Amino acid sequence: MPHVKRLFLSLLLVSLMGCDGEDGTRSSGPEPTTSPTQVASPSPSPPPLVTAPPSPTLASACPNEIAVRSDESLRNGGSVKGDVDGDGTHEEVWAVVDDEGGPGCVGFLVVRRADDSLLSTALPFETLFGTFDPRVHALVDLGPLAGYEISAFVGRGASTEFLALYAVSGDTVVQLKINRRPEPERSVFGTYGSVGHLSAIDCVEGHLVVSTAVPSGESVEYRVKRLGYELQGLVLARTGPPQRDRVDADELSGYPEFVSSPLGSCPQA
Ligand SMILES: [Ca+2]
Repeated sequence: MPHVKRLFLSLLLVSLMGCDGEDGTRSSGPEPTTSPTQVASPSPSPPPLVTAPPSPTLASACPNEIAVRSDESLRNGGSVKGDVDGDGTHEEVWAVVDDEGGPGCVGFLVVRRADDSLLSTALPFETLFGTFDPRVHALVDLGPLAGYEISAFVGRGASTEFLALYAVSGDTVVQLKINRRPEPERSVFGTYGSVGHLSAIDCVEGHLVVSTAVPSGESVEYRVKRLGYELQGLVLARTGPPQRDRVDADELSGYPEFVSSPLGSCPQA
């Protein structure tokens, strides 16, 4: 890919900063293509159940979770090491796949702490994309949370890969969801794509930027839509309204995220 064009970068920054002032962190509606929103409940405790005994973690929804997360033979992809809980020690992070797990309990993200204790969370995406081949992608620093956040590939289509973001909070692994989107699949981000639909996610000037580009009709133009997010607690909050541009195909490389997606410009462990 060509180098980033400074002019476009500057325009982008101006635009992002403008967005910040216009709409604060509110998102006014559902986001069509790329992503999602929630009132993330970062807290490990779900609303009290009426009859069931208190469950130690959300993870207990999957009866196989405790067994499969320590089963080395179920590891899928490699592992990555870095400080994901912010205590200064390195954890190891990987994904496992249990083909015999029930719905929503096939894939898991696993974190091993320095004391060998394990944390995990389900990756409930096995039916959502063409291929379910969950792997840890990278540990990235997305903002104010202590330690690194976890980027994991959770699905693959014909030409697009999809990733989800996680953080360790206390003794739980929590998906970073877009404000007001409780469904896990609505906080999944595309990257790569084809000439007919490009997706990108990266850090740009301290924000997470999620972009799509689709050809506009018969011309050589692309319609670019860019959304900025920042972490507020464990929630991805919009930094402003979408930025919409029309550019020639060869100008797409002027948008940093299309050059270095996924998350290539974010600080990495
Ligand atoms: Ca640590």
